[in-house]
Amino acid sequence: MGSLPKIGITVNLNTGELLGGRVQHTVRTAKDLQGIFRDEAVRLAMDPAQLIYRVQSFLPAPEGQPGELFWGTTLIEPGVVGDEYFMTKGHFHADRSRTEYYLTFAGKGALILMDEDRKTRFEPMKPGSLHYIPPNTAHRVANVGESLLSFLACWPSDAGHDYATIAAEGFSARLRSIHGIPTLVEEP
Ligand code: M6P
Ligand code: ZN
Repeated sequence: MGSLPKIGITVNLNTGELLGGRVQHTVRTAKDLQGIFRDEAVRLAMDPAQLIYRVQSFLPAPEGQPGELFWGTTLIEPGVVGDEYFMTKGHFHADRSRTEYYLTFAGKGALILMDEDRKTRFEPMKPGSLHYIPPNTAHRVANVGESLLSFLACWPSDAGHDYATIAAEGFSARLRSIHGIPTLVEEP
């Protein structure tokens, strides 16, 4: 292998995986995702160690410090909880003015976006698709395919993650597999 760039990280261009000593790894299994899926009973019946997604990130500064950029790859397994696809927790940025880019590497996904008026939409993700997450917009990604979905993210170091708003209010719609087709269904 040739020499690594200065930050000591390379990106696998097929999968988006980050390789290098300064990459931080986060794993989310079924037990970590309480209250995220519509059918909590189905989630509880799953193997608690069932892998749902992993995040590999390069965070060159403490979260919250302004002026830096963070970089991370998320890898979501294929699968469903009831009729809902495996997906990330989803968040608003703690600083609502902060934006983000996602670039899809592999698989088939959906970027679910909800603005502060609780209007929810989604953008299909496929290898090479680039997505911009505007200010004031909650975002979550679902794997709607049958193989691993991976995407790169780049976001400002002072964006922060607000999970509490999603935990309290959820998204206004859920992406469900209806007759095998990913369909946004409004929450009652
Ligand atoms: C992307 C970025 C990260 C985020 C990750 C998983 O890589 O947006 O900031 O942490 O996806 O999403 P979540 O934190 O909502 O589970
Ligand atoms: Zn974000």
